[in-house]
Amino acid sequence: MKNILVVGSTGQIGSELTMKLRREIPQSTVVAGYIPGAEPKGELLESGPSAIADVRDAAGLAEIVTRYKIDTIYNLAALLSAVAERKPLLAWDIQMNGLLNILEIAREKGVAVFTPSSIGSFGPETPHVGTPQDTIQRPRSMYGVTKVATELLSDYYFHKYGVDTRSVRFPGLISYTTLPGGGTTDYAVEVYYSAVKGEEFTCPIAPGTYMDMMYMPDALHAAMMLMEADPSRLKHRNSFNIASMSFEPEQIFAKIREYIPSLQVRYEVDPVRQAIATSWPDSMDDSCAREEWDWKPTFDMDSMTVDMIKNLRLKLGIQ
Ligand code: AKB
Repeated sequence: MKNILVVGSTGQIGSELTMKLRREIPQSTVVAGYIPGAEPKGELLESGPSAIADVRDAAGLAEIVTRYKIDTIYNLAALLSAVAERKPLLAWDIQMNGLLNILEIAREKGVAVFTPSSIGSFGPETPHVGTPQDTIQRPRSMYGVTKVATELLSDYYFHKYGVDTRSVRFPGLISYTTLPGGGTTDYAVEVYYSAVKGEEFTCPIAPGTYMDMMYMPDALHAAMMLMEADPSRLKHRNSFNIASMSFEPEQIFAKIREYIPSLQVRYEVDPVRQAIATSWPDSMDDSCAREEWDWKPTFDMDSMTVDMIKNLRLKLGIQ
């Protein structure tokens, strides 16, 4: 029996994680937390309770935690990397002040907290190939700064107050349910939409730029697996490298063309996203996650591409 609050339940990760938690932990109450303007709809709204949960409103959050006897929070409220460069103060407010509110409530009420970090927590001086679990983290984007601080603050609350904080460094996440919006890795989602719709794709990331990527079902599985992991095995907490595939734009376009040969691409490199992408790892070493909580991905580029195209065709009504 678990009582879970998903903050950011209508976003790219939240919309799928909330449904998976409701399906796979049937005795649980999973509250879909949202902000006004991003209300849950359809199955997300109908399959369980929802509540306004703005991370910047500590009293409002505390009230939800008390009302539903919440024992676990998945804190998914964040501005992604490119949009955080345009709105750095808002990114700080949501990612840092918001996290502090959540951790304080967790400390007072004994709640476990998952707040994802990202490949964005690394920077230009980080070893780019086989990026180790414990290494240099000196990001130059506001998103990256907040992600490193998220890791440190979450570890601080664990060591100082015993709050059960855990997290992973997500790669770029690819999914067909909800669009990401404002990230550096978004191109790897958007190209599937263009391919299925038969539209030319304009790529903002230069050829040859490798980044870690992951299919959403693996990412959701990782988050839930880590929150269920035996704490006595965890040598790390915030945050674990997790990896499943690494590619550069030409490789994902070639893979999609195996199924949709007509895909047309042109490059219009966005200097902001490109600078961020160049500073991020090419491929992370996730051996600590594999050793400490048996992490293992299921999807590779080929199985992801088959599943993405099948589901996008259904979603968009295109055969
Ligand atoms: C982004 O591109 O900002 C995110 C991330 C990798 O954290 N998808």
